Amino acid sequence: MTTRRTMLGALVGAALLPTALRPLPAFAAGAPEPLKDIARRKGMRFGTAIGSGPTEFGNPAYRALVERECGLIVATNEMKWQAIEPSKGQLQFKAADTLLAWANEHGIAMRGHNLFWQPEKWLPHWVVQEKFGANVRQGVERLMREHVRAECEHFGKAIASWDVMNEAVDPADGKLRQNPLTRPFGTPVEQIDLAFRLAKEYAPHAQLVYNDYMRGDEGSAKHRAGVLQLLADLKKRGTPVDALGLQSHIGSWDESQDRGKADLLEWRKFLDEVSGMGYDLLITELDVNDRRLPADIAKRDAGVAAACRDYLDVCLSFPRLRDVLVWGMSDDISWLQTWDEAPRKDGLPMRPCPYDAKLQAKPMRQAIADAINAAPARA
Ligand code: 9MR
Repeated sequence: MTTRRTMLGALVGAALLPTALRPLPAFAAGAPEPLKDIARRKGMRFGTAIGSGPTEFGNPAYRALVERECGLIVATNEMKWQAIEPSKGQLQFKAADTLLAWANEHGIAMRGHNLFWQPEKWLPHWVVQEKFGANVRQGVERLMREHVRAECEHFGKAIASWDVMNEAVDPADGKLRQNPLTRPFGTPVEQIDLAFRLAKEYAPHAQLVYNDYMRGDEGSAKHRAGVLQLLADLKKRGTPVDALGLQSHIGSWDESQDRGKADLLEWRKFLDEVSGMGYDLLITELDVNDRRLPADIAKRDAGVAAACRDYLDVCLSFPRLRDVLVWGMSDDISWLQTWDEAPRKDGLPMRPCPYDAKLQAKPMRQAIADAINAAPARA
């Protein structure tokens, strides 16, 4: 919780920061150029994930912030299979439709996240329990077709980019994850291939994306290798994949040594290989886990901003990358506040997003603006 003392500390600390890192008020007179406009000048888009609940879409101030800063949104949860079809055959599009109608009204584009999410725990429970009849593979194929058709036909051309397949590679060993939808196939890559072909059939206009959370650090080496292998296999098969979604949950996740520049170099090598295969890139879920940064807010925010800037500088040097989305605009609503796998040891709330809980711009917001401003313009 933010106390008066930490707020004061933040203000005093902020005054000591170099101008480039000082937090900026969100709506004051002479407010900074919106991120969406900076991005547009570069042939890019800036956006965020937004949830339909009371703290985000239901909060007029948060909504106004998104309207001001973003040219692109993605529903945090509302287009996931579990949300759209919580029980078999009971389609519920209301929450996603509300977000989409609002986005349309404000000239904001919307991405689709996601058609398939491979860890079994994220499949709807009824899918996991499904029996699929005598010919299991045929049953799975039928269900996958029905699902893709239902989502893609419902949203039609309003969704011009889909995360067709999310997190198919197991970071522990770089192998493809198995779940009740992959097991009837000879290898999971056949199921992944089918997912993209179905998406192409029902959303032929859309950019089709493979989305995952590989990173540049040593602990992610197997994950990166597995994703490269998958992308190469899909290329060989002629699978209609357009782009790799870089989730970009950066910052520290564990106790391993932070190799700084070496990690960025690995990351650049990885992106070189992906774009060399002919895939476009997009940043789909950017935020910074600050668990290794000091409690002091000014120092922490400066560290988050610096990590974000370094990361974006590498990513944005690839002209194939045009879209940057953060996974939430303000710290208080971030998933990282409750992610128990990599919490802060001091138990303080995380500060992973471009705005704070009072919707005041943080140095990370400036880092994003500076990185996009410094990026080469896209053709
Ligand atoms: O932020 C999302 C959280 O609200 C949900 O409870 C969770 C499960 O649906 O998913 C979170 O978003 C994840 C995204 O869909 C895929 N990449 C990792 C994100 C953070 O866990």
